[in-house]
Amino acid sequence: MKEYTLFLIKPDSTKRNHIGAILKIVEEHDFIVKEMKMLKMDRTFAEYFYEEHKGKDFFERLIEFMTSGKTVAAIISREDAVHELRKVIGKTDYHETRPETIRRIYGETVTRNAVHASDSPGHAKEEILKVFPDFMFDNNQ
Ligand code: 3AN
Repeated sequence: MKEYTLFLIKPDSTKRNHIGAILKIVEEHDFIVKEMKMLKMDRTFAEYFYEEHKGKDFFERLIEFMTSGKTVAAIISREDAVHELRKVIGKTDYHETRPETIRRIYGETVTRNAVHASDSPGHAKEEILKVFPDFMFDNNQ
């Protein structure tokens, strides 16, 4: 079934001019970019986006990083998009991922790990609406 997921190209990647290279990998895996914008998260928005991690030991580091520069946000579509995009980006810790994953190629640390992709269909819907509040989902979403 066609599905939507949220994809972020994080501040480490935008600063190092990796936007095009990362999107090329995504498009080569048959994902379609439905919507895209560049934003600079402020603290309020970053804390809202990552609210499930509030209280964790890495939370402050994560918020500082995500507010340190610009992020590219995109709604990505494909069959089984959530699961398939997680495979293409690799695990949270870039050390643990397969060599051809985006995080292994472009990630620097567990925090500065190049990109984000939603980890479940429920989260995808929530995250898309946080970043693109006016997005109209199809009937089958
Ligand atoms: P993912 O982005 O792989 O879905 P989450 O949602 O568990 O991972 O974590 C969100 C972000 O928080 C990660 N992308 C990473 O930047 C940061 N993070 C997660 N776990 C850690 C950790 N143990 N130490 C530092 N940062 C972390």
